[in-house]
Order: sequence, then C-alpha cells, then structure tokens
Amino acid sequence: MPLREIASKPYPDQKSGTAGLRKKVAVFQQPHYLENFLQSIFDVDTRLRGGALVIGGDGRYHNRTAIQTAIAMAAANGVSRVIVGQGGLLSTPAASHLIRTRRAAGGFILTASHNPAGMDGDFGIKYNVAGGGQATEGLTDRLYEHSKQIQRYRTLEGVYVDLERRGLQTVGSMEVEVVDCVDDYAALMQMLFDFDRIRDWFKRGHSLRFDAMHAVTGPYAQRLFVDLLGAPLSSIQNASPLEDFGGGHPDPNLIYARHLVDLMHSEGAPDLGAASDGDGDRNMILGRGIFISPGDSLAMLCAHLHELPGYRRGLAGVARSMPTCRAVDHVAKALGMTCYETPTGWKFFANLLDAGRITLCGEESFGTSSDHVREKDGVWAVLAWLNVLAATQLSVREIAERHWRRFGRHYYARHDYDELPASTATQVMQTLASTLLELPGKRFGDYTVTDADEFNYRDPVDGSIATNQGLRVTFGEAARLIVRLSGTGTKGATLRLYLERYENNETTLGWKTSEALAPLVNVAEKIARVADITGRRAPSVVT
Ligand code: VG1
Ligand code: CO
Repeated sequence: MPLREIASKPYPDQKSGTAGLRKKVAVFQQPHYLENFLQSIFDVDTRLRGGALVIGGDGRYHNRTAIQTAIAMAAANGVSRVIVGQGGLLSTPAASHLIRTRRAAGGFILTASHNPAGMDGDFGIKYNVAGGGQATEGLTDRLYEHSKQIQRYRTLEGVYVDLERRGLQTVGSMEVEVVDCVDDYAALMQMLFDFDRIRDWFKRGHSLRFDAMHAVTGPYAQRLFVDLLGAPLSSIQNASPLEDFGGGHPDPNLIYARHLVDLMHSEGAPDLGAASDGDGDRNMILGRGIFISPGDSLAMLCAHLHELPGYRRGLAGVARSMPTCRAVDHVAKALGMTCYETPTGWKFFANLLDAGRITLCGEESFGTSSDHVREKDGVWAVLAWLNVLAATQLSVREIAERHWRRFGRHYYARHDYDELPASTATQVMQTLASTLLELPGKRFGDYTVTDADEFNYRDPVDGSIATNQGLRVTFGEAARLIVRLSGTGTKGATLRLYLERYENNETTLGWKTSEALAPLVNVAEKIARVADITGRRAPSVVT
C-alpha cells in the first residue's frame, strides 16, 4: 500500500465547539475536509506516532467511510495500532473507557451526538486524548490554528478494513484490532454495580423501559439489561442502530422522547423509564408519573452513590456545569464534600476527575457520569438508578419526594432559541452584558438580584482560564437566570436561557415546573429581553 502525501488547502472553519467539530454531512464530504482535520491532529498531538488509537462512532451516516479514511491516515502517520469497534460502533463512554484500558494515545469518536443523522443530517468528530477525556481548550485551539495552515495530508492508498470481522488485521505496518463494542464496557459496569441485586429486582416483577432511539446504545442495552440482568426483551425499544436514527432526533428529553414520557404517565407504566442519545452519553430518567430533571438526578445520585458497590469508599467531591441547577450543592454540603462549578462541556471535568478531586459530575443537558470514564455516560446513569431502586426498594417517586423534603426542590427549565441570526444572538448577549453591573440590588417581583456576572473559570488543577462562559444573574439561594450561546449547533446560532427556582417549604414541593417557573420567565424577559430583541414569541424548545 503506497504512502501518499496529498496536497490540500485549508478549510478555515475547523474550530471545535463544546464537544468536537460538528457540521452538516455535506461539509464533511468535501474533498480533503475530514483529512485536513485529522492531519492537524496527527501533526499537533505527536504522542499518536508509535501509540495506539481508538476509533468508533455512533453509527450515523458517513461513519464507516470516515473510519476507513481515519485508519488509512493513522497508518500513514505512524500509529502503531488502531482499536476499532465492530461495525464501526462505539458509544462515547465506551470509547473513553477503551482509551483508558488500552492506554491509547488518543481516540477519534465519530459523532454529532443527538443531532439528526442521515445524508442531510450532521456529522462530527471528537478528539479524545490519552486518559480518555476530550481534548482541552488549549489543545483544540492549537488544532484549529494548525488546520488553518495545513498544506498536505498523509494517507495510505488502497486501504480497506473489514469492520465486521473481529480480531487482528494489518494495514501497512500498523495493526488494526476490531473489538466487540460492548465487552469491555460491560465488564466495567459489572465492577461498579450490584448485578445480582438488580437481577433480583427484575425477578420480583419490577420493570424498565429503555429507549435507545435507534442510536448507538441498542447493543449496550441488549447486553446489560436483557442478557446480563434478565430484563424481558420488551424492556428495550428502538434498539437497532440505524444510519439515520430512524429519521428521529435521539435527544432524550421531554420533547424528543415524548412517547416515553407518555408511556410513563400511562396506566401500567414500568418502574423506570430511560433513554439515551445518539452517541450514548446522555440519559433521561423517569419514574411512574414523574420526570427527574438532570440536575435532580445528579443530586439524588450524589446522595445515594456510596450505597453502590463501586462507590462504597464515598465520594471525593462532585462537580456540575455552571447552568446546572444547584440541587447537588445542597447534598455536597450535607455530606461535607466540595462541589465545583465548571463551564459547560465535559472537557472541564477531566482535570478534577484525574486529580481525584471529584467522583461524580453532571450537566443540565441530560449528562451524568463518574470517575469510571472521562465522558458522560447514559447507560451508566440508568444502571446507577436501577441499582439505587433495587438497593433501597423505593420507587423513583419516593426517592424524589424524600430528597426534596430533606434538601428542598429546584424547579428548572432550559429555553432554547434555535437558528437565530448570529448577529441577533450576539446582540442579546451584549445587551445583557452591558447591564450586568447595574443589576445587583435591583428588585424584580419577589426576587432581588444579589450577583450578576460573566462566568469565567480558573481550573483549580492546572490554573488554565476559560472566559466568556455565559452570563448569570443570581437571586441569592432563591433563583438564578443564565444566558449563553450554544457551541454545538450547525445551523445559525442557538441561544440558551436557563431558569432555576429553589423552594424548601413542605407546601411548595409539589408544583408543576412550568407553573413554578412562570414568574421567573417574566423576570427573565425584563432582564435579558430575549423575546424583545429576537422577535421570537416563544422558545423553540423547552426542556
Ligand atoms: C450542549 C450542552 C452541553 C453538552 C454538549 C455536548 O452544548 O449544553 O452541556 O456538554 O452539548 O453534549 P452547547 O454548547 O450546545 O450548549 V453531547 O451529548 O454532544 O456530546
Ligand atoms: Co451525546
């Protein structure tokens, strides 16, 4: 197989966002587009030369083509071994785990997460580094700078790897190992959770409905919930990964997993309802007639995790992203541990996890995970909830209600304004930013502003600084409003408005979230003027 250096010109738009590079499939199909991006990685992260590289994706359209390209380029760039999931599949957390167990120098995760797939959909790639975490801000900046100057890439010609055939193949002088996408991950889960107890819980007639939304978690759900835990096959749905995710939008939330929400509110609903996203890192948790918000799920797991086998030593600490509600802060305080507040995006948790400062972390965007990998982990969260239910013999609702009575309740919602002209989105941010200084002390209805600032983060481990991570307006313990721009969209700009309200009086714990937040919505419009500036009467999506 001849090695080729192919001349190419830079594409100036290869800046990674919150979680990797995401573009329309058509953008990735441009000549040399993916190649340039990958070559930048090989050029900049020199540890890949002579090292092992993990490759896998969420199974969306273009996955297999991109994997063949990546393998040919890895061989031409001196990678010693590629470990790739059978059929090109690896969930994001399973890829992170493989990078760790195989001591790989890095990993390519081919995914645009929950963004729609198919020919007209999105594609994406996340570069994870040794240790399994996402490339840091510093590294992605360097990759971007390099990508703007790239003039050539290296590849081997005529490479074709049979992705269905497990075992070793060779490409030039590089070994390619095709592995089952679930095996290693399933072994890890069995070390963390009490499988006997969960199996017993199912035997007693308790039930689960897990929706893989035709994305990557189908094979994981089959193995863990059905094969290993003995749940009936009807416990999992949409479990075959499809290139277009069945035309759906595998974003596990109240909008895109509506059918699951309806099921959980119907007669004969199972004990636990759950779903994951395209690449298997998100999770949604529902009980019979009750939705557990991601911020609540984080707090409730924080309160119970030490009861589960993998966490018996207790938690070192916990972290949440800044817009995530402060429910977990209350648990951390009660348990005497530190709660860190990080910018949005999983990469900011990696240093804290590596340094042993935290065991558990989460985001409002349906992401929860622990120190077992360096990504959020949807199936892990479902297993954690199953284990908590089996260990406590309580229902999801009982766990939630007990939690709220002890710690108080955070009502929470995120309002997304999608596909705004970039200038309009920027105008909202600038207008609010320019008034922040005047806000403290001002009263809006029942709420008085105590702080208003732009969120800047100093990493407590390496001292690196991330600025401009969202605008926040705090009303003491009582409430918060946050506005930030999304870094994962592929069409126009997405503005996110986050609303949080805290209540800790017995009579205020059972409200409907939309009603509890109605007064704050009015306050938010007075302060951030999103409707006024954008001309949108309502958000595109409320989760
Ligand atoms: C969104 C979420 C963020 C999450 C990111 C990646 O980012 O808000 O919490 O980490 O998606 O999730 P943004 O910048 O659009 O708000 V996933 O499931 O893509 O890997
Ligand atoms: Co995802």
